[in-house]
Amino acid sequence: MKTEVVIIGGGPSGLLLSQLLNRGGVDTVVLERTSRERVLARVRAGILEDGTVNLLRHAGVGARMDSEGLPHDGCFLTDNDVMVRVNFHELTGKRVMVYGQTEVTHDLYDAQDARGTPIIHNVDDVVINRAETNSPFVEYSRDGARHRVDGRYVVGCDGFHGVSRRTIPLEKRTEFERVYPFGWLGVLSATPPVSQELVYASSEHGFALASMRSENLCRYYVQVPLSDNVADWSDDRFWKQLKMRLPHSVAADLVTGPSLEKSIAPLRSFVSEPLRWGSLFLVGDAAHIVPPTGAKGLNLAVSDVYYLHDALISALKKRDRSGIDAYSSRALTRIWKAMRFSWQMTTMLHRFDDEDSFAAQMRRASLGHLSQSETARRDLAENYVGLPF
Ligand code: FAS
Ligand code: PHB
Repeated sequence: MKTEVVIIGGGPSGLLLSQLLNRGGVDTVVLERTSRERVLARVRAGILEDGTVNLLRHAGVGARMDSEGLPHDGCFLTDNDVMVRVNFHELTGKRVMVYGQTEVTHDLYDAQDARGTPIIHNVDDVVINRAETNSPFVEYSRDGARHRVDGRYVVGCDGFHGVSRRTIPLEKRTEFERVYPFGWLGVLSATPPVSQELVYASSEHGFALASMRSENLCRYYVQVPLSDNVADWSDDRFWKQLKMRLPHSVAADLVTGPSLEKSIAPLRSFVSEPLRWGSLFLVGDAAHIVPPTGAKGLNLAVSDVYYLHDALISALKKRDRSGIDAYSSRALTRIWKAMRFSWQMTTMLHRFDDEDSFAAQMRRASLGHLSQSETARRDLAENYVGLPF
């Protein structure tokens, strides 16, 4: 099989890149390790930045988001019973959209199917060959046979555990990492939201987040030790801990119910540089991971796609390679700013086991400054709604 761009990974970044390239007249093939059902069963991000919303509309997949998504003007950060509202819209003129990553991925699959783009599921042993040349090709196994796809470019959208980043020789890569000593236990419940806007709660019991997917589907998280596993957490234990970490005035309105999904995600900050090696490019979680505290993971994948799709269309259709030559440094500039914000939100809101009283005071003072300073709230709002692409 021959194509112009081989995309490894059928998650949100791979599908959005494929959709935008196809609309720009570039042929693609998407290779996905798992089944479509498995991809769509994942419960992950819930907040779309302003730039993400606009790019999804530009890609022709914004209709259901605009009809079912929930535009949010602000959110709350709390320190026990002290509540600070950050009004994004008042401070930046922008808002965010509450619309699950699962739904975004669904919409992208529907649009790609409508175009007839080849998306090959259940592929194994993917190998990227000759990535450093102008004639790369990708091999994979499926149904007991070995297959090959030749392309002018290969894009790794295959997440943190994918094959693409590891295809770049270790001596060509520089990796930066911070692993946090806790994870997030997430629960999905068919209950009405405890608050009309998100609540990022810091307390002496640990961090919690009250989010949602719709008026009757909620997503809640509590910070848990890395040693915990889901079996340690009954629904009752989860709801009790969530109530203890939310302000009393908020917890009083909490409607609990059976968990529809329950999972623990570890938290890390990670960047691998550069995002290119010859004809191979890295996008999204294949290149970087942020702790979800800043709601940046999915949105960073989208800004990588924004930069790369334009560059590949110019290279393939106008023989202008300036965009692909600039991709890595351009994307990394925005990636590091989101890294900083996600790290800052995580250290400001989570209790660290080894923290001393000084660190706890620093956390308290950061939240106190936020309540007193419009400048501090504007800085948080600008980062939360998404810095310009
Ligand atoms: P993805 O990991 O979504 O997609 C990669 C795809 O590549 C997968 O479908 C995988 O099956 C496939 N793949 C892997 N290896 C392959 C191979 N060798 N060959 C072919 N295909 C291969 N972000 C937020 O903003 N908020 C959150 O609350 C949040 N929660 C998260 C919870 C969890 C448990 C995880 C893991 C991530 C979470 N994230 C969150 C981040 C997440 O949303 C990612 O940023 C987002 O999925 C990035 O999209 P992709 O880059 O497409 O990577
Ligand atoms: C979610 O709704 O899953 C969500 C929202 C905001 C975050 C992280 C996760 O920062």
